[in-house]
Amino acid sequence: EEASPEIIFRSKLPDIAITNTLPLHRYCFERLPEVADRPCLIDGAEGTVRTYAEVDRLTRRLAAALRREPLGLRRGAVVMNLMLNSAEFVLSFFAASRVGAAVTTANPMSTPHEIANQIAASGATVVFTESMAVDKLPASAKDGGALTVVLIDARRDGCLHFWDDVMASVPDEEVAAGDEDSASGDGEFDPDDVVALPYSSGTTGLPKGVMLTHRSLSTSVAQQVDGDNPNIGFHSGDVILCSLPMFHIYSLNTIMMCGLRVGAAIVVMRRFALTAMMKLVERHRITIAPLVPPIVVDVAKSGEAAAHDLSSVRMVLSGAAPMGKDIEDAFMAKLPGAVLGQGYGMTEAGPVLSMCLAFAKEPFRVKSGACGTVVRNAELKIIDPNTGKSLGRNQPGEICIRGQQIMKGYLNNPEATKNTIDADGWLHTGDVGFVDDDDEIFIVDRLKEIIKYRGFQVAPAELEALLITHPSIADAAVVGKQVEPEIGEIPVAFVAKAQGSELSDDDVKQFVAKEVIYYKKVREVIFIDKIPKAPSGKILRKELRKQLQEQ
Ligand code: AYL
Repeated sequence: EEASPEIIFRSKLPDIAITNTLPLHRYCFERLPEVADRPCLIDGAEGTVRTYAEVDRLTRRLAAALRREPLGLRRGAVVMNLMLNSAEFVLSFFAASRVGAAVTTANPMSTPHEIANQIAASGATVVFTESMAVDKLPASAKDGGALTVVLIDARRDGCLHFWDDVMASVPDEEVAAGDEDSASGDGEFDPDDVVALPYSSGTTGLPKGVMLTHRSLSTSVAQQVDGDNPNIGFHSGDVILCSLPMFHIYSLNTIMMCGLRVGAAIVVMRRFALTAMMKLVERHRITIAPLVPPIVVDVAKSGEAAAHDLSSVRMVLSGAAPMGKDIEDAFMAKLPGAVLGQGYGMTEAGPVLSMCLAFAKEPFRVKSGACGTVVRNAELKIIDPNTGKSLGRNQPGEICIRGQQIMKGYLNNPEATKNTIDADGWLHTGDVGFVDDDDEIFIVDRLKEIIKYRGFQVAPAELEALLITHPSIADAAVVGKQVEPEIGEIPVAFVAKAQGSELSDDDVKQFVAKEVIYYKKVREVIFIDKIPKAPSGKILRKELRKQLQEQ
C-alpha cells in the first residue's frame, strides 16, 4: 500500500540561515559589542540598571567561581535555580551555560517533597536559591552526595552567599579566563549538550526532565527574533516586562533569551502584581508585555488601567493557556495602541510552536482567538489521533511539530521520549487544533491529561499517586474543570473511599494541600463508587470530565 503524502504546514515567513552550533550564552550575547553600554537588566523594585557589559562580566566571574572549589562544576553538571525572578537568576543561568552545565528550574513555592524529587531526578548538586525556599531543601543530593547551596539574599551557616562568598572568591585575573571559546572549562563543547532542564509532565504521567540543548534553544530564539523580518519584531530599543517567572520556559525563552539576543532592556519583577506592574510600565516606558491569559483578564477587568499611562506598550504577548476571542477583545479596548497576539508553546517543543504574525517586523493581519502561525524553519502537521494520517486545513486533529528546536528527549526516560517524539522526528503535543485558510492555528481541545491553573501545569498522575497513599482512599482520579478565565482550570479529585471510611472532602483537600504547591491543590472532591477504567487499567478521563459538565 502506498503511503499518502503528508500534509505539512510552514510559516508564511521564509526560512532563514540559523547558526545553532554556538554555546547558548554566546548566542544570546552575540550582539554584545554593539549593545555593551545599553541597559540589560533593570531591577523592578530598586530601579537599578545593569548594562550588557556588566551582565556579561558578572556571568564570566560567576562561571569562574563555578569552576573552582568548593563548587568545582564541570561540563555535564546540573545546577538548580530555585528562585523568583532576579538578576542572580540570569547570572547563574548563563554562568552554568559557560561551564557546560545544565540548569533545572523550579518554583521556590514548591513543597520540600517536590523539591527533593526534582533534585534527585535531575542530579543537581548545586542549588541557587533564596531565603523563602532554603529551609525546604533536602539534606543531600542524589544518593547522599553533597548539595551545595548558594543563597542570593541572606547569610546562613552551611550556605554560600552569592555575592560575598561566591562572586568575591574569584581573583580578577581569573575572570577573563571565562573568555575561552568553549562552553566548558576543559575546552569541550557539543551543541547537543543539555543547557536547560525544566520539568514537565508532557502528554502523560509524572513530571519529567525536559532536555533542552544549546542547539534547540538557540534555534527557538532564532525562529522568534532573528532574520530581516523577525516573527517577533523585538529590537534593542525595546523595554521588555519580565513579570512571568523565569523558572517557567515561557519567560526563560521568550523574555530572557529573546530579550538578550536583541539587546533589549529587561525589567525584572520579582513576581507578578497588577498595580506594581502598571507602575513599572509607566516608569520605564515598557514597550513589550509578555503575559498569560489570566493576567490579560486581570488587566481587562481592572479599573486601574485607566489610571496609568500604558501608552508606551506596543506589543502584548499571551501564551501558555487558551485565550478566547472575547477576552482578547475586552483587553484591546483598554490598550488600543498595542498589538495583542498569542504564542503557542510546550516545554518539550523548545518551547514555541507558533507565534502571532502581527508581531512580525513587517506584520501580517491576524484573527482574534488564533494562536499564531507555525514558526519558521519548522514543520507542523495535524493528524487524526486514531489513524495517524495527516489532515488538511480546517480539520481538527493532534498538533505535531518537527524541527531542530524540539527537546532532545526526557532525562533518563527513553520510553517516555519514544512516546512523544516518533521515529520520523515528529513531536506529538497532545493538543487538538486546526490550521485555517490563512495558516493560523486554533487550539480547540486537549487529548492529554494535563490541567492548567493560571498557566501552570498540574499533572493528574502526580495527585493520583499521592491520593492513593491515603489509607481511607481506595482509588482516585483527577481531572480539570473549566472555571473563570482568571484561573482557567482547577484540579478536581474523584475519590473512591475505602470500605467503611468516614473521609470528608475537606480531609482529602487538606491531605493534598500539605504535600503540593498551591496551584496543584485539589479544589473540589467528588466521591464515587468506582473510578471508570478501560480494561487496560487506564482511567477513562473523558467520562469523568463529562460528569463534571453535567454537574
Ligand atoms: P507548558 N493556547 C492554548 N493552549 C496553550 C497555548 C495557547 N496559546 N500555549 C500553551 N498552551 C497549552 O509546557 C497547551 O496545552 O508550556 C500546551 O501543550 O507549561 C501546554 O500549554 C504546554 O504547557 C511562548 C508562548 C512558551 C507560550 C509558551 C508556552 C509554554 C507553556 C513561549 O512564547
